[in-house]
Amino acid sequence: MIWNEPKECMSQDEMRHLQNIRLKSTARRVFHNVPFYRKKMQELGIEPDDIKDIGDIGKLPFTTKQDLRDNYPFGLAAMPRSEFVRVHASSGTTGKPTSIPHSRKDLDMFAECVARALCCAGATRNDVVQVSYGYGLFTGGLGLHDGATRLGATVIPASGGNTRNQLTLLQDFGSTVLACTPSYALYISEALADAGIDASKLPLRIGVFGAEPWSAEMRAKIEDGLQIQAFDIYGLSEVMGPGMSNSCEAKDGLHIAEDHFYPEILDPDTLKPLPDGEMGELVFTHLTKEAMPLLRYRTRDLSSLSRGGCVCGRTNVRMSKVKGRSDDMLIIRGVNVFPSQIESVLLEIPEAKPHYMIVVDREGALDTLEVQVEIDERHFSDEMAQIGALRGRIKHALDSALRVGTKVTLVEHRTIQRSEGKAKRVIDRRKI
Ligand code: DLL
Repeated sequence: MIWNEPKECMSQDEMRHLQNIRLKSTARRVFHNVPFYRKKMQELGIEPDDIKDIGDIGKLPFTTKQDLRDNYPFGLAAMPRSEFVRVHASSGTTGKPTSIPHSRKDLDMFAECVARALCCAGATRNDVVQVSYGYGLFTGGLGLHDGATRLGATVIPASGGNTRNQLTLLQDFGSTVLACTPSYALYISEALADAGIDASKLPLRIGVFGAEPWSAEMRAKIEDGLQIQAFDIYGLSEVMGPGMSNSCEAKDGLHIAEDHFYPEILDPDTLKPLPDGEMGELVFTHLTKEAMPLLRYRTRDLSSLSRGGCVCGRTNVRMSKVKGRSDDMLIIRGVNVFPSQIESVLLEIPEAKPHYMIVVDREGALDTLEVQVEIDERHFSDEMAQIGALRGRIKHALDSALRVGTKVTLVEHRTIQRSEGKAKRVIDRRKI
């Protein structure tokens, strides 16, 4: 089923037409209502009338997370505070947090996009959706909650954590859809096995996982562990939250709700647009947001776009699975390394569990990259020779995939901390 066929299956020309109208209106609104944008546009020598269609988007200024921090909490709002019906915020591990206000219409659009996303994953009003993303300022919990409610499904507002209780809810309420981070889904599948619960006997059938990068290999592991079909849901709180895009039955990229968020892929260094199919930084411009519309928000997420029909029938542009963030990229002795590459290699090794930690350090002038990997209990041996051979095999696979020398440390089952939300997989000691 397609939630909003008129919008999700529009011809490219019709979509272009809609985007042209909406971009012009957004440019006009921010120019008149947000001093920050008026100033930026004046500095660039442009006026709202210079924006005639989407082709003019390159004339508009960029927005960065730093701009949001500098204008914390509501300096970029295009409406008075009395029009906000909810405010979300990002945790702000580095410096000040960012806050994102929503009007009633914005929350309506949010619920609509998440309903589309759930439908894209195959959920219907007959499903029982267990929302195990954290509730609160983070957009995962409330975002999925409102979207599943809009879909007409039965919502179980579990929130993250208390894993034993998650298992009870899965069993007692017969949840058919699980929404959480992929790392938490993995943890739940492990906890089910530990509790002797056969996942194939549960009614659970669909997973809607996102909020962090995860590889195709990880998806296969989760699908196997939970005996479900797993889908990718993407979004960021500054622009909206989950549901900006979602993968469909083709599992070949994520359809973007491009009637609300106009995507561009730019070279992160030159900020010049890249052709479809090329990997670069994803940048979004709001087309309908009321409370705080953003122009060309730089996500730092690396992805590529592809257009053209999809087996699911949707025509909305697709973004590839996010490879990582440009600021997650590790530069090890001059070589670019993404944590997602390490994950893909490890999951190809049958003895390795999908739990790992990457530790970057510096010895003298030289960067070191250590990968700690959990080994399946059945393969943990007292024989030094066997352990040595396994370590050697993993190191060889990593070194040749990454083109940089690694140190591999094998650790016992359950040594690496499990995550109930976004997983932290990199410790970079060079910065300390
Ligand atoms: O993580 C919103 C969300 C909640 C998305 C639940 C999906 C599910 P933030 O906390 O602002 O918002 O973090 C946004 O998380 O820029 C990406 O780097 C990353 N991210 C989100 N979804 C995915 C995904 C939420 N499916 C940041 N794959 C984004 C890879 C993702 N990375």
